[in-house]
Amino acid sequence: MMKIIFATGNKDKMAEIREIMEDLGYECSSMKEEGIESDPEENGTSFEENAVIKAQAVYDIAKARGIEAIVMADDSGLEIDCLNGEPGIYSARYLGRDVPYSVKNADLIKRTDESGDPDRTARFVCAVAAFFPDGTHEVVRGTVEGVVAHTPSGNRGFGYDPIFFLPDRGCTTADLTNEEKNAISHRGNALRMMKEILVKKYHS
Ligand code: ITT
Repeated sequence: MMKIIFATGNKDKMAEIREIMEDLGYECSSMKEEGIESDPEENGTSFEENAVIKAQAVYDIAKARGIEAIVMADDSGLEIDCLNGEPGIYSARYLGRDVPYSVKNADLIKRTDESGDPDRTARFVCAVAAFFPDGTHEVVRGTVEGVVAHTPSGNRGFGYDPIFFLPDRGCTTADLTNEEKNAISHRGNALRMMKEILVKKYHS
């Protein structure tokens, strides 16, 4: 059976990835489960570049150890239009990695309020890079559109979910069940595209 190793140290992301990838029937493990440690400098200028940096670093380690697997990475974040796309590729590092999301979220609501933008539009973006055993790689991007909430809501999901409001559902992504979030999320959309690529590559 083909194995996929995910180059992520983020447990919340990994939980979502497992659920979204489940129906493919491939063995899906985190780099930690493979005994691989990797924390390359994410010095790309786009989600795509950073996803490639993370996937390639783990692909190289796996290859050197003789592990035959597809290695994938997810680089994601929140882009707020009235803040010129901030926090964007710096989403995990915004205000400092160890600052609680309650503080980061309150700060982004405050800055959005202060901008005076009546629309408050924002999107979650997820780039997924995959390195294949034949040495080729692919990158895809998924997004989901929303607005910055006026107050945080919900206790599911992680990170910026409590302030990402979906006008057509009348709730934030932190109010959705895992299944509901994965069905519409940036990560769900990117991974579904990547699953199609895998199916074409290995099953046609
Ligand atoms: P890895 O690089 O190890 O995968 P990370 O958390 O550092 O983990 P990123 O650099 O891709 O990952 O940063 C993603 C950040 O964007 C994440 O920490 C959240 O702050 C935010 N984010 C991404 N997807 C999200 C989601 O579905 N819901 C809420 N916040 C999200």
